[in-house]
Amino acid sequence: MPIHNEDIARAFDEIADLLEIDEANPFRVRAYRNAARSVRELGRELADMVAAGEDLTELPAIGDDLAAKIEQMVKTGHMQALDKLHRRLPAGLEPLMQLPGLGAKRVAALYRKLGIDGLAALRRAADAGKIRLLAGFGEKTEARILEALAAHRESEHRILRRTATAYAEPLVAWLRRADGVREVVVAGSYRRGRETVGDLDILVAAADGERVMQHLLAYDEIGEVLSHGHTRTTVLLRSGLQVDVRVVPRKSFGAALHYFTGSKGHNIAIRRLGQQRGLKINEYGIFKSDRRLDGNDETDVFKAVGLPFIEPELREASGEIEAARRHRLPHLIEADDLRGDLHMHTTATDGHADLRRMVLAARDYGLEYVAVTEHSQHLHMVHGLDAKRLLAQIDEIEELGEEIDGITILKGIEVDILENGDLDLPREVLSHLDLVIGAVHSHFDLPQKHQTARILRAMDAPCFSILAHPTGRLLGEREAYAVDMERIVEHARDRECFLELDAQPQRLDLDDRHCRLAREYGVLVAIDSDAHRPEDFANLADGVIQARRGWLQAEDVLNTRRLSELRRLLRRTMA
Ligand code: DGT
Ligand code: CA
Ligand code: CA
Repeated sequence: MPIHNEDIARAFDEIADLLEIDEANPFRVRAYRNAARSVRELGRELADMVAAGEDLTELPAIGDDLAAKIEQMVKTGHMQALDKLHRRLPAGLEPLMQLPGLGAKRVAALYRKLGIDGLAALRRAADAGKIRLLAGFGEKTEARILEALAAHRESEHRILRRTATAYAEPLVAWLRRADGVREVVVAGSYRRGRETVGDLDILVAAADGERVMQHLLAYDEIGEVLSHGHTRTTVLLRSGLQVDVRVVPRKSFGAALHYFTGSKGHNIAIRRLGQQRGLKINEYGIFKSDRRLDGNDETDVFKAVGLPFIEPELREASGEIEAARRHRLPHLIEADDLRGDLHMHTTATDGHADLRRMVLAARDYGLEYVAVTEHSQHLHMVHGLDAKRLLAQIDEIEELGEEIDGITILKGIEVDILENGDLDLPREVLSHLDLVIGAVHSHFDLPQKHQTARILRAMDAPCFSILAHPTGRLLGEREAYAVDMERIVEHARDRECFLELDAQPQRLDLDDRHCRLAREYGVLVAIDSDAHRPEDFANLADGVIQARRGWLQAEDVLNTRRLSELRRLLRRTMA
């Protein structure tokens, strides 16, 4: 059974969690967390790299010891270090750690004092009011735990879209090879571009459904068949990802594609519009008193209810139908509209390739400009730049800029926003740069009022261009910190600075709602790769999908600007 990167990342995370409960050395814990992240962000399968005999210690955050553990997992399906921890601590503690508000210390207390060894036991104890009696917990915490348990049920099985892509693409390619297949499209939340997906909904146009399903069942990544029919089959891949495959005749493909793309709320609204016109719209087609109208193309569905085509990313029942009716749909940004990237790292801090390789990769990706934005000194862990090293890097960038044609290198920094809202480097130093990205990397759990004030204060610094990953969320790992985003957007408008949409697959931060807020206030959004490796410039494409979900047009995005216009806008932030 092939081991995927996600399996390895999960094992590392689990080791980190269990070590933390065990009160192990924090540096060891962090090493595993960094490794998990590094594995998740990798564009290639580690199993393939092991098979090819590649040196895994080249990867960020992977040393000899961790490389050996990866190899062991790829070759045996197990990590002995994890098995050993499991022999001592119950496996059910791991999901407890994932609940917001429950860190290792609390989980350790719940386990030691109440014998809580998993979600079920936690729920029982919370329901029975036992948790509030523990020292350091209280009634409020107990209520929060119950809320978190409810939310957890919802999010349990969602995976990153990027991860889903790695499973979807080979499966789609496989299905296309079945006899008689005309079309294969991944519909559902995946097609709407959601940053996480619950399952994959694959729609196939073919005359002979059973034949397609037989071909599907021969796919070697299938772990379990949950249901099998000739129009609908549901399987679990070995990774645990659920896949619904539906086969429809070519003539229903458009109607079916619309139906299975969703969202459910959008579908209901469209169906209602149809009813007002005496039409029945469902996954089989568009019907007028049992006579079938055109339904082979998705646009037929919209046409039938008198609307222009609505892009999948907008179909969240959040105003798109009203906008379509009034011909006020945005003309959504496309990947080609981006001219540059304003956020990336090199080996000077936690990047994995040196300045030259990163710049050349940006140029290969087709960018006209790219900003180098290392971390600042406060982030010791990644060897953040102090004033001296930053000034040295500026020289290095200027030299390289002289030498390399076809791309302009901008000088920037991702400067830490300290707890009190000060920037981590003085103005005299920052003023040598083309742009300053401010970022929160610590004190995530300040009360909303303080967190907001801290960020507003940072934005008031004389040199402040872009607020990096504005809510700090890490999908599936860390909630957004509490912050009044509307105040921040408003302040960005007044200060004439910008907000970032960090396009790392685990961040995609700004989210869709916040993008819409920025657009409403006329604040430009910078879609940034936050690249740490040459292949990470591909994050930009995911960032564009997220921006589309946020109704952004090319003109709403900072890095669609020509270099001269960009420089003018940035200069105003560097007074
Ligand atoms: P997910 O899988 O949780 O990320 O989200 P979706 O949107 O992919 O949801 P899923 O997989 O349950 O269903 C796929 C699509 O099928 C959904 O977006 C719309 C359509 N659909 C499912 N159930 C219903 C329903 O009860 N009514 C209508 N109108 N459409 C439905
Ligand atoms: Ca789905
Ligand atoms: Ca589904």
